[in-house]
Amino acid sequence: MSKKRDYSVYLVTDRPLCAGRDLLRIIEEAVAGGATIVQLREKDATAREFFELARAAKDLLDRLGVPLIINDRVDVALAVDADGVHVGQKDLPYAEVRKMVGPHKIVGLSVDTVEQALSVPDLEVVPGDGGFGPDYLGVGPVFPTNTKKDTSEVWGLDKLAELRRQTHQKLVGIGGVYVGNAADVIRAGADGVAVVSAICAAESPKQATEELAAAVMLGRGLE
Ligand code: TZP
Ligand code: MG
Repeated sequence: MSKKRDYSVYLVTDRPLCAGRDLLRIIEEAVAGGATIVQLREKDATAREFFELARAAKDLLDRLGVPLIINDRVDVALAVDADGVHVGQKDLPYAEVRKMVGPHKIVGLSVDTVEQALSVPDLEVVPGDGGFGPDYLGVGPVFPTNTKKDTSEVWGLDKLAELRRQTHQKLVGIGGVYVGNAADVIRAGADGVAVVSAICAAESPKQATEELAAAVMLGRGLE
């Protein structure tokens, strides 16, 4: 079954924020609540742990029909045949990642500034030039966050809106996003919101995701 690429409500995992709960259960609850895509981002895991977790997450998300994205590790993404990989500015260069995973996998790229975002190769390439741009750009942190310490400068909604005016790339806003500001991120021009703590640390990940999904709809004027 081919999976729909929908970045609306993008769960990014972080086991230390899960309060000892089973990560797969949280993923399952989030999908039941409306998460449209899931990224495994486990900075403290060994390669073997990450691989085992990724394999289990892939099994689960195949059953649920939701794409699995692997953070940083192209090798793990390939080993479990994940649906895609997400890299940042300090990871392998985008072009190398695309060469490794081929044209059909989802590749997301984090960008720190408008200028960086605009210098990224575009998905709609000139036929024959051999390049494939990222499927979406991760824009963040949109707001201050405690979840990631080594972030670039906070974007704010105005900078996100400025980028929206200058590109037709899919944009996913991340960093400090929760039910109270998700609609604003969408109104500023993001195609979706990515969250870690708003779902992973929530008492009910399912309910938190439902509320985020509703906020995204509200931001699109579709409530
Ligand atoms: N990249 C930019 S901010 C961030 C990442 C992975 C962390 C976002 O976490 P939270 O808890 O949703 O603010
Ligand atoms: Mg990275």
